[in-house]
Amino acid sequence: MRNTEIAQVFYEIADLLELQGVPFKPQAYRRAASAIEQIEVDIEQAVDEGRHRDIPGVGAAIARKIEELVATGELDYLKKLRAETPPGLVEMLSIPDVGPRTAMLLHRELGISSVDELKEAASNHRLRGLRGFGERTEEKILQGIGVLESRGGRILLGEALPVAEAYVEHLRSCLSIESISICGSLRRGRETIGDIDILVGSGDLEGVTSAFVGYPAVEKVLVSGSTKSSVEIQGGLQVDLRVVELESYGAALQYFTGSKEHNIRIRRIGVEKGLKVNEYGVFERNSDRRVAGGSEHEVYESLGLTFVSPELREDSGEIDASRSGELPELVDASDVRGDLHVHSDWSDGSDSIDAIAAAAARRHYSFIAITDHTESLTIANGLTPERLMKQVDAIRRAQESQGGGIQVLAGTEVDIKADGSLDLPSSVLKELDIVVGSVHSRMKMDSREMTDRITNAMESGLVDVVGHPTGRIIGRRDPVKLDIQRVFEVAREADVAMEINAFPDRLDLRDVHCRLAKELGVTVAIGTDSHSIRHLDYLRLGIITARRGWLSKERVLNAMNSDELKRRLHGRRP
Ligand code: DGT
Ligand code: CA
Ligand code: CA
Ligand code: ZN
Repeated sequence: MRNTEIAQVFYEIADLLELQGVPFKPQAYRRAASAIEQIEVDIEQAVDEGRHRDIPGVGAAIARKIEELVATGELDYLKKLRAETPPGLVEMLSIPDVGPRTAMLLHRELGISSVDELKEAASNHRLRGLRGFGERTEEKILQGIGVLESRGGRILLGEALPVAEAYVEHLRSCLSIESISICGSLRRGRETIGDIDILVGSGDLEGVTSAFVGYPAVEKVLVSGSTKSSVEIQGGLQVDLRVVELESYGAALQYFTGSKEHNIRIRRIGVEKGLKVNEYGVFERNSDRRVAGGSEHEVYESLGLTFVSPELREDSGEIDASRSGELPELVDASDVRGDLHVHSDWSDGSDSIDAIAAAAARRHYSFIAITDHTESLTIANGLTPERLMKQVDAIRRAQESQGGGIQVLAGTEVDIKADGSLDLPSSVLKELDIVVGSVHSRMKMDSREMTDRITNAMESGLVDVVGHPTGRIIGRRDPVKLDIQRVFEVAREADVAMEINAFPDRLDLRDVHCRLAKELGVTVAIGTDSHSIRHLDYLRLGIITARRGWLSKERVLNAMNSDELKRRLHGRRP
């Protein structure tokens, strides 16, 4: 099990204990969960070496639970807690703004034990009699339920990806199979996914199926057939498995990657050419002779198409572009040389500048930008100009102790205030290597005001990158109202980059915005918005988003080498 999975278990235990009204223990589990999430070492390795007991907040009882989880993938204690708690109460916790305390209070005082009951009570204004509840709280809860319903059980790309990869790794090691892949929306890199799809090419149908349903995280087997199985794993996520013969592997991969709309277009092209395309292969309609199927490349080629990257398979022009040989060469993980948005423990991050620099060097980055918050973001311990100047010195020292391998850029995520002015004087901003400007307050302006606010900030000449430009949080907060076309046009004129914030619940810019940025000639900058070195992994989510937006490396700031990047950034300083 990975650190994040174990942390997730302890967070859930904390919630369940809190729902039961148990004092103190919940905080202890949360502390341990947060420490496990943040340590650099792999938890399984730590257990092997007996070092998991040294993790802050991990006492004897929690250490034993870690051992049980690592050994079996399960935890009896969690099962017991789950069995004791009404499932409706647990579900209530997924409503934004409803935590265990609120859920417990609602249960105790009003007998509410499901999301539906809560919705009914809030709609009939039965909550406002409770202490600490008012009209506003009722509205917020109803809004939260609305968000929950609209997300419709989909989970974030960034949550699903590691879960699916661990599953694939398990199957690969159980069976020493080579032909195995994630398919469906997850392979296409959609920002949320409905279920995980896995395809295996193998003659050993039984072996594959039993390894699949035998995976430790499986909670319920929904279907177990010889070529098709489905399970539900911890957290309620469904995983579908298909097993096909090797000669059909490419055709099946193409078919199960979808999208459905893309596949409909593919089959139609087949019909035009007298070919039948299905999950078993490409066949001549008259003779049933197989012309392709072993690899995806073959399948596209047999239809007179160049290979279409999975991220583009949404029936949004990729088939025509493929037919005429005009698909872009998409930016690739190997093009991206660093991260342009990282928080340290100088503001609300949890790691030191040195730890961040070292982690970036281990990843062989050419550069990493430290971009902490500024003063007006008091909840995030934002930096005053004085502290920022001290931080610049600390960054320069970290740079020196890293040697020549990596450039540690001294930056800021400066708050863009309501009038578009910046939360730092220009004399300070000019000293920095990179300035990310972001909106964090007064998000509810009308479109004209918000557009002026952001374009004013860009036209100051002091901002290099606009951070999380639309402010949306997937499933929780709508994007700000914004004339994005206008913002992009100003960005191009002012030579300001738009961020692809790669934090899993942001992905902002999102795919369609990236495509517009490409059309309008706007540069993008990928930043993870990491608040811990564990979050540096999110860079790939930003790359996937860029690819879904048809972007090539020419438009991506992170694809420059550190000298080019510094030259470009410093060249912009007035
Ligand atoms: P999701 O799970 O809702 O995020 O979206 P997908 O795209 O992963 O959809 P899913 O899991 O229902 O099916 C996986 C792939 O299988 C889908 O992308 C294309 C293929 N597929 C499934 N059902 C059909 C179908 O009825 N017709 C065609 N052409 N393809 C299908
Ligand atoms: Ca799926
Ligand atoms: Ca599926
Ligand atoms: Zn921010």
